[in-house]
Amino acid sequence: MRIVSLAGGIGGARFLRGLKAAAPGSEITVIGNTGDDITLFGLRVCPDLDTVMYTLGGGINEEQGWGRAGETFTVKEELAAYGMEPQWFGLGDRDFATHIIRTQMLAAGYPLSQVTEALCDRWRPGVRLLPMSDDRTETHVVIADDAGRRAVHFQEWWVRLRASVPAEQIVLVGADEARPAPGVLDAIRDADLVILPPSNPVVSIGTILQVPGIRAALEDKTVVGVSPIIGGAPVRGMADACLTAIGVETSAQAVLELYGPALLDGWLVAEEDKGVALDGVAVEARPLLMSDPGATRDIAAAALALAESLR
Ligand code: GDP
Ligand code: FO1
Ligand code: CA
Ligand code: CA
Repeated sequence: MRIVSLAGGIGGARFLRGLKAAAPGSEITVIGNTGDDITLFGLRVCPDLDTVMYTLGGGINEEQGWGRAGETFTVKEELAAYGMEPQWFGLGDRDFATHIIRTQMLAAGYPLSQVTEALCDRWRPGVRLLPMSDDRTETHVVIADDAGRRAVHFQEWWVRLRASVPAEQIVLVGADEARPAPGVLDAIRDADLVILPPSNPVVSIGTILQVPGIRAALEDKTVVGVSPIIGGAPVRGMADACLTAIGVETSAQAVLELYGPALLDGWLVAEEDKGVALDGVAVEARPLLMSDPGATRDIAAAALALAESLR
């Protein structure tokens, strides 16, 4: 079976581990969010692609959910000793190697999709990991605080400010000119079914859907989504701050309506969200907490079974 999944970082990566376990022998193509990408110290950092690659390849810091296991921070400390900014983003020594290789290959003219493939040669994530686009896009957030009204990079809002300042607007800079990376539209066209993991609906899935051509391609397929909101709360992280910014309530019902029946054929919600419904979408309620690998595999298996029943 050929499966396509979109993915952000932690939520997407954890779900994908379950999907691999639930669908052994399937060919899984992952379309990763690159809106979180940022250039720091001259190096291109792709947090969500790396989170998927490290998680599925066995190199992730499991407790944290991002960054490398067994990490040290000597380079970060040395940069800080020179007074280099920013100091609010924690790049580790092991992780630095990934960004050095990526930046060197990009400078040599390789597109991000080929760079990602080369990095995955080492990590063997067991899925085909494609960036949503080879074109540079970046999520920026319009905020207003003591320093005035301005746009900051998503990472500054998320990591430095912990989303504590309300976002007036969340914008994917470069979206209009971005093209899907090579292989993205082909993978969607050839897929038997598409799964949307419980990734952030605004800055992970919402971002990927803004790349011209991707949403339209998905609308022709059988698509099942897993709600990232349980009982009115994002299970971890600050997705509520992103939903508020686009005027959407933090609920499984509101995210279902945000995606809509043109995109979704099926929607999994948690048991406490029983009663969520939308014309044209098959909704099922079941445990959705990715508490351990077994529970996560069961969620993925339920998403697959629902998608198969709707094909
Ligand atoms: P990020 O890029 O690291 O923020 O990760 P994603 O965008 O892929 O996923 C983050 C989202 O995962 C959060 O907004 C949560 O709503 C959701 N999430 C995290 N853990 C769970 C879980 O156990 N179950 C469900 N249903 N959603 C979860
Ligand atoms: N998240 C943080 O909250 N603090 C950090 O210092 C941090 C560093 C970091 C370094 C590499 C990487 O791949 C991810 C990193 N993240 C960090 C996570 C990253 O900001 C994610 O994009 C967000 O969690 C939202 O997806
Ligand atoms: Ca992310
Ligand atoms: Ca459909």
